Amino acid sequence: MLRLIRGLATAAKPKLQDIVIVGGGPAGLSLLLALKNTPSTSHLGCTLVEGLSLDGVRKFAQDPPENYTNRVVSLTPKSVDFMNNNLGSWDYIQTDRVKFYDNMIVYDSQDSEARIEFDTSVVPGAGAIAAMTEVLNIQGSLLEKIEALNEELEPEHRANIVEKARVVDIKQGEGDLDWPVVTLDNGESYQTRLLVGADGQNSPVRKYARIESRGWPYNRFGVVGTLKLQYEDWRSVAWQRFLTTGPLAILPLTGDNATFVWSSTPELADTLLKVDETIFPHLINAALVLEEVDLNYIYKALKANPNDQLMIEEIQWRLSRIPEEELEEKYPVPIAEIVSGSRARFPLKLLHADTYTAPRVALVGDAAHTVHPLAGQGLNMGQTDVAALVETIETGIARGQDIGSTLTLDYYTAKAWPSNHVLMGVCDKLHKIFSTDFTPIVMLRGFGFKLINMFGSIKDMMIKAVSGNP
Ligand SMILES: Cc1cc2nc3c(=O)[nH]c(=O)nc-3n(C[C@H](O)[C@H](O)[C@H](O)COP(=O)(O)OP(=O)(O)OC[C@H]3O[C@@H](n4cnc5c(N)ncnc54)[C@H](O)[C@@H]3O)c2cc1C
Ligand SMILES: *[C@@H]1O[C@H](CO)[C@@H](O)[C@H](O)[C@H]1NC(C)=O
Ligand SMILES: *[C@H]1O[C@@H](CO)[C@H](O)[C@@H](O)[C@@H]1NC(C)=O
Repeated sequence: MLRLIRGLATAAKPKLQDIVIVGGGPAGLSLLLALKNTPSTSHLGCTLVEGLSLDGVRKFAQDPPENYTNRVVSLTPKSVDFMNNNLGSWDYIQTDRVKFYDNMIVYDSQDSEARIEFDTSVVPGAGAIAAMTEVLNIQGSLLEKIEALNEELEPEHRANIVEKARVVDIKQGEGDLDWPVVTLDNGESYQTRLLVGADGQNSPVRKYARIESRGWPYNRFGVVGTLKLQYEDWRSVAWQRFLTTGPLAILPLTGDNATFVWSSTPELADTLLKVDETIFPHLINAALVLEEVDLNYIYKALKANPNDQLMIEEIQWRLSRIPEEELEEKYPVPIAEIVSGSRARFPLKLLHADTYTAPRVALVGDAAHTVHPLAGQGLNMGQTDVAALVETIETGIARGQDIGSTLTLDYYTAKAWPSNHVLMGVCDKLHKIFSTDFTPIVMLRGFGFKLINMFGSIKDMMIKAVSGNP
């Protein structure tokens, strides 16, 4: 701390920039790239600051690991389009590690009749529902495209990335220039016309701007991991089973690979992370098929002894009572293995900033909104933010306005906030409806499922919403 203060005291005058972006996650890198790849904004002086090293991202881009990493997201066709046409980064995506799927099956643990099947292969012109991609693949493609553009741009227009440097202080400038001054822990400082927070859930930029955010923790964790299936599935289906503890999603990857997101209570999440790797695949197979009473019994036994090998037989016996044709037809391909060391958990919460802008400040991505992963929208919403913010900045420039002024920035909140709010409301309500075993709601949701399946047009509407298709 002392060293830091001395460092600050001797720091040189802050470097002036048009835009400083805090955060090198998917949202921050996308914004930096969008600014550099758009003719009317490419001349802006842009610096991105990331607290961590981006070496892992570069390594992934050059020499990807044999197995899928565990942070995988589903990209909507709209996001893929944006990466193709606006960012130009899709050319740098490792497409052999992207899995498009056109079918989604949602079913319920408490009502075997309740099942919705979204099959876009039967909706003319709908295309794929979404593409499963590793977050590292996305970040890697963005970084590679930024580096390629830097080769072409004049030195003074190049994107500047400062990594392994945390923002430790943000203050309003004094004297003639009231632009925010951002101080890094490496002693550098920047004074910027527009400061963008792409700095995640706990956004220091949001705090600096005193933008309130509202929401609540779900008291749930999302447990994730990489799976090997017993055999490659020729169908491209994203499966989601609603359990009383939260939804369990099995999402397809290329070959015999898959990934899962299991929303669970803190107690169950604890068990899921401790269960021995030889037992875990069986536990997932159980959770995809068996009834809640069976599951509660299994959870309890594994909580008491996470290495209780007898549970493997126990689960297999319970599964063997279900006819094989039914298993093949109605459920995912059984899981054979969990990739060693791939399990992790994330606390789930809902958080929405009251606004995305303040004088000389804008928020994008998780800094502006954090959602339940159940509809796979978080990263996609960040892409929509980036598109809206760049459009806002372009308009400001075209009108000869200051890009950091509220006059320019208000359009961004107006454009991005309401649709995100609607989407977040839908995800939140789905979570609430589906994580209960209160009988009237169970009946209602069974009814809802059947109803939705009957009415093709409602289904098409939902599928279009989930896939981000207009
Ligand atoms: C279990 C789970 C499943 C998910 N599934 C999906 C899905 O299927 N589809 C989807 O679209 N989304 C999904 N999401 C959400 C998605 O992962 C996030 O929305 C997305 O990664 C957020 O990107 P971001 O760039 O906004 O923020 P982040 O990735 O959080 O990046 C913020 C960056 O800011 C940096 N930073 C923070 N503070 C400072 C500081 N003081 N100085 C310097 N740097 C700083 C951090 O180091 C970090 O790199 C899921 C999330 C979870 C938890
Ligand atoms: C990849 O996963 C397989 C299956 O779990 C495992 O056998 C192999 O050792 C893993 N490879 C690496 C490099 O971790
Ligand atoms: C996972 O599936 C196997 C078998 O189908 C493939 O050989 C692998 O290439 C694939 N893994 C990745 C990372 O694509």
